[in-house]
Amino acid sequence: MHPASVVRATKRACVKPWVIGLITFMSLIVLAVCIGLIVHYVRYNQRRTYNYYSTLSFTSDKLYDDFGREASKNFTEMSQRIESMVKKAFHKSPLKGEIVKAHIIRFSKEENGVLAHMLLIFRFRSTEDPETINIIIQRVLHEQLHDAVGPPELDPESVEIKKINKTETDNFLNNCCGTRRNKTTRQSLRIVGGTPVEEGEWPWQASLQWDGIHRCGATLINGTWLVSAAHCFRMYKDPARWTASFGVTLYPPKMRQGIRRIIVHEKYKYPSHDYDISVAELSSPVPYTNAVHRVCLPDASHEFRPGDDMFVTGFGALQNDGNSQNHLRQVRVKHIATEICNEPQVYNNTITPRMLCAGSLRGKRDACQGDSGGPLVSADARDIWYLAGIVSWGDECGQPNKPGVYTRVTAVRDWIAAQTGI
Ligand code: 4AZ
Repeated sequence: MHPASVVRATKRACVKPWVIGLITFMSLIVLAVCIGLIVHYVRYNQRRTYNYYSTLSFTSDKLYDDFGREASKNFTEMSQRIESMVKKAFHKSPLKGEIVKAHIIRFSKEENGVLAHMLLIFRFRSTEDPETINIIIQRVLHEQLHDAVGPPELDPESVEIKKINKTETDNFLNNCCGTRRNKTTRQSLRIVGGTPVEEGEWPWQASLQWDGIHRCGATLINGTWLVSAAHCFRMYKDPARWTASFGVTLYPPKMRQGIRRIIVHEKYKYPSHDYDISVAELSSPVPYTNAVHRVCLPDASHEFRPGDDMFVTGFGALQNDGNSQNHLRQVRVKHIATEICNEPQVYNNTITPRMLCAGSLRGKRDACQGDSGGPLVSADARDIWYLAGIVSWGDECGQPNKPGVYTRVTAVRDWIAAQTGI
């Protein structure tokens, strides 16, 4: 070999081991720093949910009896005021942006005032331990609520909070009427057909089945009572052959229950659609879960305004004379004023004070056969859902100028109370 080649070969072979070591070492350090940064970023940005049960006493010039009853107008007003005072207190604090929900679940009478029972839900970014967070929350409420302008007059010193887990939080929410787990984010463009729903979206929906076959919808108003239409029981009366199922599919159902008693409004007289309401008592109570719980009944004085958005849900047909569906569907409809619904080209004065029209005068959004007896619901400002109507009748399904006609729940509210005590 030529001596010059030997020198070149030796030079190439001499790879300076310390350089390799240094490069490897540096690479490992860079890798470790990157992993550390990623772990830190993920941990910091991973928001963790913390739930608290909180009580807060207050005085008010309103009488407890005025707002003590769940779903009453005064209960809603008082809850809304306190919830917004509490949320404002957090928005002025370092916990701004971390409070997700302040939700009154009930009021109880105290010796000198009233106690508001409230769920507080936070999504924390920080990695503080729960004990420190408890102290921070309590301090914020003590300090910030002093500046809150009533009525009601809150007593910041009275605040007590207790951390609760997800199951306890769910149980409290499932015991309140009109709460939902999943929000409707998708917009449904068709009524007849609508869109399929997810579990827990409309937890009060029931299916009434005669010899195991779906016939009508119904709505859970407490653990043992359903509201439905009177016409569902016109031909089939024996409670022993009726069952109620719950959940978003008919088969398999989430839960099934026998029917002990059916009460049809005494003023319902076929072929008139007036007073198209019934209540059915379950043979044993359904346990409330995220997927099955009750809607709120509006007071008789509750006002649903024409133009309001409402939702109708059911297992009914996608078009006139079609088949029932195994999966629950929903459609957004508009509340239509009775004066409009009674116009000659619409229902020509056949809408009574016990009826409520909803849908679209352009057609397409409607309930259909098999949806009868099911719920038409509307949310209040606190996102609590109320039963506004019961699917009753209509001229076919989804036709222009022929919106769905529902039993007006506020008009039969006192009858429901007289039959069920609810
Ligand atoms: C029915 O026969 C029925 N388009 C229910 C609702 C409507 C029409 C018919 C409303 O059960």
